[in-house]
Amino acid sequence: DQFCLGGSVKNVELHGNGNVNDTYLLHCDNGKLLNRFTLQRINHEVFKKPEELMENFLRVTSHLSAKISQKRTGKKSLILIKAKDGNSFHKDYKGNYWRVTKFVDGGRSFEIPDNSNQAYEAAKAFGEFQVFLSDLPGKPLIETISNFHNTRMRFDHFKEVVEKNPTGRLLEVEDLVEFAFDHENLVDLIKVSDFPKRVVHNDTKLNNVLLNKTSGEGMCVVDLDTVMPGCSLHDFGDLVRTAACSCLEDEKDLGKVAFSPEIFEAIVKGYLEAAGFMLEENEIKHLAIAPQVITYELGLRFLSDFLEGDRYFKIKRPRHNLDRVRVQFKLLLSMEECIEQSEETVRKLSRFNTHYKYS
Ligand code: GN1
Ligand code: MG
Repeated sequence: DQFCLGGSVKNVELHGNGNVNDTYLLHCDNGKLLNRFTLQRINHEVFKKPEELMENFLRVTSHLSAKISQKRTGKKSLILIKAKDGNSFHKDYKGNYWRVTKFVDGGRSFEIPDNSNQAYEAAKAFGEFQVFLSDLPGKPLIETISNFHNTRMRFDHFKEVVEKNPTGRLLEVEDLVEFAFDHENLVDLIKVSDFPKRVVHNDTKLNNVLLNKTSGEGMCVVDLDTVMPGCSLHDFGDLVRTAACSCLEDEKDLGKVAFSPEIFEAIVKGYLEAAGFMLEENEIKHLAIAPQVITYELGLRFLSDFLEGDRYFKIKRPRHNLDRVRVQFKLLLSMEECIEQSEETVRKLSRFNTHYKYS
């Protein structure tokens, strides 16, 4: 009732599988047809400045809409529906923040790609997203979560949690903790301050891009809460983490976890086709290693959360976070095995003919 939906709500259902916000699909009757909208409650424990976040959201979606309509490509941007008081959100009596966007018709998201073309299309869409936002006018976007991809801080926090062992769960995960410490070499490889500061998405899981149901082309990038100044490599890396992996992020059967060099190649191709011209040599040099860093970072975050009593990521079962950690660490090993090939792929497809040594 607080939003200008142009009709009455007929049906509300839970939607999607985000780990942080709550998302619902609304069906709304305007007298002639049923319109669909996406309603979200912003998790304000995680996003501590929801009003500034919504200011980012509005600026980003307005800019993207303008770019996309200039190009007339069938691409879409999320579009906010205003609240009746004119704001881009509604704050309820409990202090919860809500927003509504138009439901994007004709798109579909994937948890795991059916084929490498889907990964290519997703990579192109995220690359284009960075390009579109490279001339966002005005002051810098606010940081909706500070140090979001500061792997050093994530590691230090992890270390602290291990030392404190606040819920007594450490004993159960000693092997995983040991694995995490053994990979400390990854911690400082991608420091945001070493790379061009760009407006990036920061949460480029494969399921955060909708592909056109008919043509299969990248259609709309969603989940814009962490769009803020950052480093291109985290976007690239997180797409690889989620798309170039043969299973879900929380798969229980570790036998299914493997990195796919073919999908990696498709992602490099799509991403460079869209954004390659704007990337600097140092960014391209780190494309092959970036997925390892972000996979490790996610492993640290899931493991820290388990040790802290599952307070951050939503869980659907006990030890859900541990399933996630195990997949990340197994995937990391699989990526390590393929690093030479990944380097070769980047060399082959990029305009820089460099070989990079990390340490
Ligand atoms: C969270 O809620 P969702 O799935 O969009 C998290 C990401 C993680 C992801 C792992 C704000 O995103 O950083 O990569 O879970 N978002 C936040 O599935 O922490
Ligand atoms: Mg997200």
